[in-house]
Amino acid sequence: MKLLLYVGGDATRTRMFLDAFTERLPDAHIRVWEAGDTAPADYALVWKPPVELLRARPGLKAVIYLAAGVEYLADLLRRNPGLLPANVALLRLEDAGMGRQMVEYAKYHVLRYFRRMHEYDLDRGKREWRKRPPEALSGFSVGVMGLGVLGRQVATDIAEMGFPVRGWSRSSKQIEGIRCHAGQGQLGDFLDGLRVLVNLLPLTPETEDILNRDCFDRMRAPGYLINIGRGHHLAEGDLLAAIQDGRIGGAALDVFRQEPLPTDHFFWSEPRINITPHIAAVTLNDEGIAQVVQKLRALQDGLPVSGHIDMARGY
Ligand code: NDP
Ligand code: OXD
Repeated sequence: MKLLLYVGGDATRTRMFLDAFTERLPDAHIRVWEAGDTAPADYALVWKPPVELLRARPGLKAVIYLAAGVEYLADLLRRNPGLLPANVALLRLEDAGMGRQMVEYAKYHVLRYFRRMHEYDLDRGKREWRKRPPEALSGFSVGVMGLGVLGRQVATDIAEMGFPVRGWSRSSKQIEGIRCHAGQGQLGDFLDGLRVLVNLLPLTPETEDILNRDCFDRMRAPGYLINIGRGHHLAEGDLLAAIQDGRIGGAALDVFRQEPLPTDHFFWSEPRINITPHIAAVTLNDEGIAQVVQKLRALQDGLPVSGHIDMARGY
């Protein structure tokens, strides 16, 4: 089996993946893609590949994208129709150690907001000793957008803490303990009266800018936003305006339209916005590599493989 590897030109990650795949797939011929390489390959293991890597690649059976979010690849394929023959499978990483981290991140921020710690932090800056009445758990609804591999785990875990939890996805679902909503037609019902909105959608043309003024207006003030999907889901100016007029009490943002977040970006000056550098969940190398190896072996043996990217849906 011939494998072509490319992880965005990062030398350290390239070496790590090359060593790991060489050790775990002793029967494979693995090479790192370099400009000008047009030789045959059975499988491409890639992150943010240049178009030349995929163009007219003889023998290619599958592309395995080494991340959970695939908007870069989907966008590349949309902009280059016919780049890959229809029989080339497109796969992505599923969970790979990220589910547990997403749960931790979301739970931490839900609890922090519920227990009003963000307000005590601001009081502290003013040396102000002020007791605030507790929030009632029963009225503190949390909504999770995206009930896929990661969102479902987050929704279920937050519900287990006793919060009323709603979920929103494209296709309808039944998940114990979650009030599930589906499709554009039920978006309003999903949002109405939420105190916390957690975004774990994939970025597609349908979901771009979905975290916007309409969304914030439907939440119960002061609401809280946790964006751990992608930066382009958020209409940034709408969030700032909603925070400034009190509709939104604050936000935890892990992903941004431009990363790294520019040092002069207005988010840095707003103390009610908690900023992290795209670390809500990172792929755990051992789990990610084991998953790729398992997918490759199943593909070789003609067995079913999960984690297909459907270009018609965009994720
Ligand atoms: P999945 O593909 O498993 O789940 C996506 C979910 O979103 C599904 O429930 C899907 O609905 C729903 N969805 C997609 N489009 C729409 C739409 N138009 N309307 C309503 N619902 C929609 O993805 P994962 O859970 O694996 O990952 C989610 C995202 O998390 C990634 O795409 C990535 O952007 C982000 N991420 C962020 C990281 C970070 O560190 N911040 C790390 C890893 C991922 P349905 O179930 O019907 O298909
Ligand atoms: C991913 C990410 O999509 O790290 O895997 O955001």
